[in-house]
Amino acid sequence: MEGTPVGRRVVLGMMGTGLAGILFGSKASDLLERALAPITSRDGTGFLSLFPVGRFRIYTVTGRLHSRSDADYRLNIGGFVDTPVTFTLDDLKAMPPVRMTKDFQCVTGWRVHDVKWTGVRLADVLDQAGVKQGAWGVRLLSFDGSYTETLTLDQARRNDVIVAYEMEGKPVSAAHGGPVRLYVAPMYGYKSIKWLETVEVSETPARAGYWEVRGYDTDAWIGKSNGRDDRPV
Ligand SMILES: Nc1nc2c(c(=O)[nH]1)N[C@H]1C(S)=C(S)[C@@H](COP(=O)(O)O)O[C@H]1N2
Ligand SMILES: [Mo]
Repeated sequence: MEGTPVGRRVVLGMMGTGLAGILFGSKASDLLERALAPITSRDGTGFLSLFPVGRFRIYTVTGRLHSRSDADYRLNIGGFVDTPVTFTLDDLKAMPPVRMTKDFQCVTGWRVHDVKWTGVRLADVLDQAGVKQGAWGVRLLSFDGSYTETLTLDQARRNDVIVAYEMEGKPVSAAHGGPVRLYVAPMYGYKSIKWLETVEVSETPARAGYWEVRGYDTDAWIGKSNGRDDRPV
């Protein structure tokens, strides 16, 4: 369902504010996600969407859900590195996994408690490319073609910042930004870029991310409630 537009009828009546798309949650998440494809393929507005999926609200600034098969998925690390590297999903899964159970909190107020995450440290991925001395940080790009984020190198190297391929013990669904999304545990959800495709190491401060240019803080620390700590955990 690459680029599948979200149905206008679903969106209208729920929005009106022009805010980001949200999908609300119940236990029927899998069914709903499967049901989304036929619903969303009928209509193509640029609206941000509102759907129920799991315990989360699903955001997509493009107004569409995006997907890539496990086999076709690639993660590219480039920019200010010794050697650009491309990872397949299998490459990522062959690396030492990191598991953690932590909350997910959107800056707009909703919070999902005790989410089980599995992935690899962004730091480990960066190390395979070899970040050059003096790098400022990373710019992250999504294969949705629109969303971007940034992290300083210190933030990117934290043990609780992972390239996630499982949420709640299942592969990250297309709605949640699978097959691979970022999870930045100590920061608000907008840092956790979905449909992650490219990590560009930047020598100089990177252009601000999608929401940051629209007024959000670049440093999105949640606070102590989610294990925020000045030292990497
Ligand atoms: N590509 C992409 N990533 C994104 C967003 C988005 O719209 N597009 N929204 C962000 C915001 S504001 C939040 S709160 C979380 C929501 O994650 P979820 O859709 O899995 O609940 O994704 C973040 N990452
Ligand atoms: Mo958010």
